[in-house]
Amino acid sequence: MAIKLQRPILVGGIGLSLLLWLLDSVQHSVSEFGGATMLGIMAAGLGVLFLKKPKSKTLQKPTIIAPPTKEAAEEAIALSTTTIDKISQEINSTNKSEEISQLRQQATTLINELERKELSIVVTGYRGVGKTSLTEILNSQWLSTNSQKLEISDLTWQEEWITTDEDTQLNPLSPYDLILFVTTGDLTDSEYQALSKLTSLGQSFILVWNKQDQCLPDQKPQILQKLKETLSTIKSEENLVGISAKPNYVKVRKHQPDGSIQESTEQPLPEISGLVEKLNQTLEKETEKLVWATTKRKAQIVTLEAKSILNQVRRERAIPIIEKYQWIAAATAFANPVPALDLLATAAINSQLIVDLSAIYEQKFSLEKGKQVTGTIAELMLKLGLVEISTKTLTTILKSNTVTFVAGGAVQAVSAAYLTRIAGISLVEYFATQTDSNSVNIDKLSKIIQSVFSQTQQNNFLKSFVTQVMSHILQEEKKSEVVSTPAQ
Ligand SMILES: Nc1nc2c(ncn2[C@@H]2O[C@H](COP(=O)(O)OP(=O)(O)OP(=O)(O)O)[C@@H](O)[C@H]2O)c(=O)[nH]1
Ligand SMILES: [Mg+2]
Repeated sequence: MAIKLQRPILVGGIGLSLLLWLLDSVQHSVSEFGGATMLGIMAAGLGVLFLKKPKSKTLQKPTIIAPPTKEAAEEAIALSTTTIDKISQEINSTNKSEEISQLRQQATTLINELERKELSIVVTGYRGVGKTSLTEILNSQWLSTNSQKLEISDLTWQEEWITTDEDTQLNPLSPYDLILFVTTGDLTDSEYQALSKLTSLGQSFILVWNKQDQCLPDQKPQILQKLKETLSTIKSEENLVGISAKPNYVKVRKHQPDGSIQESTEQPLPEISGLVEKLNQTLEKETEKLVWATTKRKAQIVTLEAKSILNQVRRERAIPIIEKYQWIAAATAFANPVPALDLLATAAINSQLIVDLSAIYEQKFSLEKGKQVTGTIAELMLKLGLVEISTKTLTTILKSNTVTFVAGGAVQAVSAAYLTRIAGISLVEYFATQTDSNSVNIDKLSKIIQSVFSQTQQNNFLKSFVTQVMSHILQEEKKSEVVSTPAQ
């Protein structure tokens, strides 16, 4: 084997070191069971691994964010500009510079937005609560009486807006100044979570209880009380009004002069006076604040978008590096499939990979730090059972393909490459969300590793990965033969 390695230390990867401990026992079990049985066991193992933590349904109280100020909005705009400046230096000569200059343009226009006088209002809520009816009636009855320039549209609330990452404000409601959240009575769990989400994003809302005509008069105070109590947990009990945007037809009985009774159906007029009053008050007192808050959110979005471009560019730089180390790990493991390699030496490839990746993400780890993180990742992979599961899976794939199942080294090679890749991709995702902190957040890293691992378990990724690694190794072998022939 004549594989050129530029780094001084190079035996194995995390993959290899951990894997070798486990390999013997795993190989036993593979030979004892048929491939299908093993797959079953693996699937069960994975199931246990990923089902263990069901999504918590507990209602979490949102952080109530400080009231908006002009200064806070200006700071957010300034941050977006400096972020863009910094990023455009780093990604200088890439195809992303056009996108970056568009973002810069957006950041510049935000400064003028601080003085905006017109407001945009959105009516939202789950399906069938009366959003369209309310929007129509506001447009036809209220808008014309108002001197301020306003825009009102309606948009159905989507469940997934609740779960999007807390850091990202990329929510389609972000650009609206005021939200009218429509419900038809006591809040459901999802509705409460939606309002909590809006609160934590700093988006002002009025909770509109619609279809009050369907409610019996003696039930009204109870529901109102309940809604107020719920809203008080997110400090919004003041933001509640009841309406009937499109009351149901009612039977009307009219006494005729001749003494007979004539029955007909009539639709009562919409009852939205409470809402109109609340809206007028809000616009009068809050317009500036609403505009500052929206502008701040928009600036935050520009910053996030700039960062995401940076992360794309960094990822494009990181992948070839991960692949390079992945092949080194494979080749080394293939050449030395001895289950007794020195543990410290075996971690070296991954330590160097971590150092290289940290440099791309401007976190510049020392080799010492790289070693430490390697140890952490190795421990996590072992604890999560990933080493065991992947070794079993890869062995089964190799065995089912007799052409590639070459000698003992193949399993070690493929596993070393695979775990090196998982470690590399996980770090890339970890660094992408990390601001220069020097301590590694184990919980976060662990979650990322699990998710990267489960992604690679899908879509035949492993099968094609095994083929890739093997053809890489065989290629290297051929090269080394060609190189060594003339020397003989
Ligand atoms: N009784 C009663 N029915 C109402 C009221 N407002 C709306 N509705 C009825 O509720 C149904 C849904 O109203 P829409 O305005 O279409 O509700 P929406 O939220 O836009 O519905 P989607 O767009 O399908 O999500 C219609 O049958 C309306 O007539 C109200 O105040 N009282
Ligand atoms: Mg509608």
